Amino acid sequence: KELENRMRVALDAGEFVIYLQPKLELRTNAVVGAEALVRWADPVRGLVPPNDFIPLFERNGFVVDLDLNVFEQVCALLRAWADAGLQPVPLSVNLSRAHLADPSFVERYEEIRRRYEVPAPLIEIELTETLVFEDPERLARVIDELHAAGYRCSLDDFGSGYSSLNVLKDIDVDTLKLDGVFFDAPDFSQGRGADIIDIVIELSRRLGMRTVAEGVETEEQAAFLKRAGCDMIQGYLFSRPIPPAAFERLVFGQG
Ligand code: G
Ligand code: G
Ligand code: MN
Ligand code: NA
Repeated sequence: KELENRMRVALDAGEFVIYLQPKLELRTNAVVGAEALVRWADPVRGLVPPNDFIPLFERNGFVVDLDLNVFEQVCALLRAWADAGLQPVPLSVNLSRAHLADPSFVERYEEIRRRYEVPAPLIEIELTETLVFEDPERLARVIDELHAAGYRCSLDDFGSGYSSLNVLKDIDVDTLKLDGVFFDAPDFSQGRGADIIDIVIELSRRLGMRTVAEGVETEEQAAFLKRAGCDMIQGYLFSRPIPPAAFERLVFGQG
């Protein structure tokens, strides 16, 4: 209840800030993008992680305004990089299920993007796997609309729920984000589990999708994923989510 009273004021005060978690390309060891992850920089409580407020905001609908605010911060950052003559890397944002109820939500994103004059291909929209089960037809149409506007799309948390490989027939995303469950067991690199990772990565390639493995924490996982042909890793092994200024130093060096 207390959170609900303060959220609107906090948004206007700029207390919701983005952190960026780098995506590392395994072939080149280069940072080829990042995911924007929101934190609530509360003057009293400090930096509050999204798991402490996103579920509530999904229930009360506030997540729609929060996602738009995060998207605007990402557009502003990409604009600033272009203005500084830097070679921008693509950034991704998470899209809550709550947007899908609004038939014109892509236009709301477009209005912001145009205002910042950011090329849509520099932005990737992450759609969580659970949307597939809720309303696959709506999801497929949303992806078509986002593609028509020039955005990249990724299917987030793939493998965390009850994914059917068959959903990939109709869900035409550019990138598949493999959930950490695929390789967080101690014996992930052996037996049936290892075969499943191999086959999912191979299937992604056949379907023209790039793959990002999430939650990669060990060198052993990274080496296995590289051998399996996974394109990118995102996880604590290379970097936690970091403030934009730290990400800029990492990617562009000291100004
Ligand atoms: O940053 P962390 O890994 O703790 O994120 C926890 C969860 O919060 C993840 O599921 C992530 O997708 C979600 N999340 C983080 N930032 C955003 C955001 O800007 N919008 C939405 N809808 N979810 C987010
Ligand atoms: O959007 P998504 O649900 O994928 O959010 C990613 C979540 O995973 C964030 O909460 C992020 O902080 C977390 N995360 C990122 N890297 C790692 C990691 O290497 N290990 C673990 N356990 N969590 C991670
Ligand atoms: Mn995500
Ligand atoms: Na994820």
